[in-house]
Amino acid sequence: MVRVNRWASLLVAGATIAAVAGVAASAGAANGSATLTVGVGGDSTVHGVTLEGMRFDAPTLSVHKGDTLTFQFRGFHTATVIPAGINAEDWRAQHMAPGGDYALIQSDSDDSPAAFQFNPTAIFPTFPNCGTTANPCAYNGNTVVNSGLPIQIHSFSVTVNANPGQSFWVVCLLHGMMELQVNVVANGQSTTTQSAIDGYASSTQASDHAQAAALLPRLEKQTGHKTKSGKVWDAFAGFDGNGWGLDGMFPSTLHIKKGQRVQWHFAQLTGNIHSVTFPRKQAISYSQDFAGANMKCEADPNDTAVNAPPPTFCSTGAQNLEVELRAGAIAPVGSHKYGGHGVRSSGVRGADAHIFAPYTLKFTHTTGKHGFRYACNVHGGMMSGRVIVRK
Ligand SMILES: [Cu+2]
Repeated sequence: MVRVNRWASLLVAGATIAAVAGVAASAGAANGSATLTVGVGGDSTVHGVTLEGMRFDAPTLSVHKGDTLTFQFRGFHTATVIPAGINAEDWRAQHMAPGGDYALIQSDSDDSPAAFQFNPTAIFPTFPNCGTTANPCAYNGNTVVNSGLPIQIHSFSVTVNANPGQSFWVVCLLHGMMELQVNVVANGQSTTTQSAIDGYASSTQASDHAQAAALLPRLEKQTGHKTKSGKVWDAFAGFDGNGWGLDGMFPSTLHIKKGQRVQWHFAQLTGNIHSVTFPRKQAISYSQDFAGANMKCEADPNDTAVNAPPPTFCSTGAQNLEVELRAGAIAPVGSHKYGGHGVRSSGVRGADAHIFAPYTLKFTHTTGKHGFRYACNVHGGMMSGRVIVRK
């Protein structure tokens, strides 16, 4: 949520915020078509740890041609409607792998030092002039209709003009597990009701919460394993369940001896991305990049500052806007030994980073009672941990 607010404060800057009233498009109401509202994500807290909702809060939907779907953003997500006839997993594999046309992050190699940038195709809307409840975008089943990130919007509406018998998916470009199937049924057939969606949402939220609460005490227990070269302690950079993720470092405090190693695991990240980055203040600095702090307008020989109001941002046109990320925010930094000096980072790993290998650091110096503090480059200070090293 911090990130959403940060984007908003950076980018809204007097721009018109779309009306968010849950009112059906008038054109839809007139010919008997319906509007269904679907919540997207939503963060809450479980015993002080952020529980990040990673779900389109609806069961598989049945709709009529002409019905409108309104996605209500409750976190940092996209609602990206992909062409009919391809399932979400196959589409992600084809379009979101590194270098893909919808990959979230791409290299920004024309600048020095070389950095990364958010892919504009992923973070900005396909059609900037539609998507409000009063003026939904039209989805015909053939091409992608992407909401972009909820920067100036709180909701995104799209009218389904695909034909009965067609089936399509809605995905989030930030969270690999977020996908919703929609089936277009014949006019005589019944469709999903809003109350069925609302019931699904409240029951999944309750069970997500219960599962996360049950998991936390287990994650807080420090475990380790022996290797030929000594003791290795296990830790987890975040932990994802089905439809949710705990944005914390587990266990939040590690107690180890000088010369021992800690191995942070990432294979449990089925939907989210995180990093393990020492020191904590460096991670907090990098998290500003993910919040859009480094917006520039592409120019030669040097990029310029943003110099036009949204949604253009650049006097030379919106196509020249770059939301850059420093290399250190994304890529691994430093050796596998840490004694309290310099930066050590796993780099970003997890579902949409396509990197699941664990990250190991050997601790070469003792600490006081506060230990070495670290955090996640993506989620910043709210996702912190500490390693207390004793003789
Ligand atoms: Cu994180």
